[in-house]
Parts: sequence; C-alpha cells; structure tokens
Amino acid sequence: MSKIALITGATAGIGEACAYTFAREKYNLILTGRRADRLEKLSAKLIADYGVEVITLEFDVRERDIVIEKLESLPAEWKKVDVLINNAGLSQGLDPIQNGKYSDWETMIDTNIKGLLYVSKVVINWMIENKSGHVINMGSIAGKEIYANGNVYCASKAAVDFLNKGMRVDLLPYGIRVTAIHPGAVETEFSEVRFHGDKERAKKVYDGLTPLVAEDVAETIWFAASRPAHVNINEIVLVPTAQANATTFFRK
Ligand code: NDP
Ligand code: 8X3
Repeated sequence: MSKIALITGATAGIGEACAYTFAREKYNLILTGRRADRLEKLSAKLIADYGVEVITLEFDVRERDIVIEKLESLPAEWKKVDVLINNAGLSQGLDPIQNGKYSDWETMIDTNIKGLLYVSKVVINWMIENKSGHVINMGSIAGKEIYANGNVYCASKAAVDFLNKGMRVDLLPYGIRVTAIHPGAVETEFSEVRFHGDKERAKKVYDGLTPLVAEDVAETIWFAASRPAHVNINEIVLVPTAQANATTFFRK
C-alpha cells in the first residue's frame, strides 16, 4: 500500500514542488489550495507522469468549518496520512508597524497560524489513531530573526516555530514525527503576493543573487521525510549561498 502525503498550498511554489517530489517517490497525494483549476491540472499531470493516486480538495485554510468538513469528507483509507506538509502561507505587505494594514495582518495571522492549526488538529488526530505520522511545518528564516518591516509576517512564522516545538512535545507519546523547515529567499509567487501583485517590486527582491527555487525546499522536505522511522529532524534552516541570515545578502 502506497504512503499518503497531504500537502496544503499545492497550487504554486514550494507546495507544488513537493507534490512532484512526493509523486516521484510514489506517494499518493491529497493536494489542497484555493485555485481549483491549478489543482486539477497538477493532479492530471501527476497521475499521468507518475501513476500515483491524487485527491484534490479546494478550500481556504482560514475557513475553519470548511477545512474540517472537507478533510473529514475523505474516504477512510485516505485518512491514513503518513506525511502532512503544512505549507499554505503568505506574506502581505512590508510596512513599518505604525503603517501596517489591518487586513494584511489578519490575512497573515489567519492563514499562517490559525489555518495551519485547523488542518493540523484534524490530521494529527488521524495520525494518533493510525499510531504513526510525520507533520512538516513550513516556517521561515523570518521566524528565526526579525527584519525591518517584517513585523507581523515574522511574528506569524515565529509562531509556527513554537507550534512546531509544541507539537513535537505533545505528540512524543504517539511516535509522530514533527519537523520545521525554515527557508530564506525562495523565488516563487511569494513576493508577488506580498506586494499585492506588483511584479516589478517582487523581482527586485532577488536582484543580483541566485535565490533558492521551490525544488530546493521540496528536496529538503523529502530528506526529512525519508529518514528512518527512529530519526526525527527537528528543524532545518536553508538559505541561498548569497544569503547569510535574514538581513544580510551578497548582491553582485
Ligand atoms: P507561493 O505564493 O508560491 O505559494 C503559496 C501557496 O499557499 C499557494 O499554493 C496558495 O494557494 C497557498 N495559500 C495561500 N493562502 C492560502 C489560503 N488562505 N488557503 C489555502 N491555501 C493558501 O509561495 P511559496 O511557495 O513561497 O510559499 C509556501 C510557504 O513557504 C509559505 O508558508 C511561505 O510563508 C513559506 N516560505 C516562503 C519563502 C519564500 O521566500 N518564498 C521562504 C520561507 C518560507 P492558493 O492561492 O491557490 O490558495
Ligand atoms: C520568506 C522569506 O525573508 O522574505 O519567508 O521573509 S523572507
């Protein structure tokens, strides 16, 4: 019986790259996101290219009741999730705290913290029942160090860091593995989303350096997921070679 991975935010960037990586490794997949058209295209390609089984679930992780309803609607055999990748997340805005937009703050907190919790609670209870599982939480270098104007995004990822540590303690008796992945700059749709669709401004984030690509992060996640059952990778921080920490970049 193939293993199952549930990936949130699989319609783009790191989540989509994880879908390809885990399909290559013959995992059956539950892929989630808000853009149903992208989920359908991705699912068709993975089925055709890798011969895996895929279920897509369209939902917004902020909508608690819908998250629970959609996940609980899965057939019993699909609730035997081996790996949960809590990847859905975003940044909105890059403003000093006194100018921050309430709507940006709420979107980040509701998605990155509360959405991650809603999905986790459901899937963790299945893992407890199944007596195994691995939760992989997408943090960020932004949750390890603060940078100017990063305030609420950084705080939301610091919360993920601590939720990761909390899950690790609470799930210890159940043999469930818990890992956080904390990347630096990865060129995806992330900066475009942060700057509300301003592609020019988004591009400048990666000017003069070679950023990570989504596949770099997906392979790191696969490394953590593919360790022997007695090994837990607590966390990994990965950055482009041209990035020393959250604030220091070498640009040519
Ligand atoms: P992308 O913008 O390319 O992808 C984000 C994914 O999250 C999309 O699939 C999107 O799907 C999903 N998503 C966002 N909001 C919601 C929501 N409310 N409900 C459901 N799904 C949602 O960015 P990345 O791939 O770069 O980001 C993935 C994760 O990695 C995020 O948690 C991000 O914070 C983190 N990260 C990114 C870094 C980077 O530099 N890019 C570095 C460190 C961490 P859809 O819009 O279809 O719902
Ligand atoms: C994304 C990386 O440094 O842009 O989490 O916040 S950063």
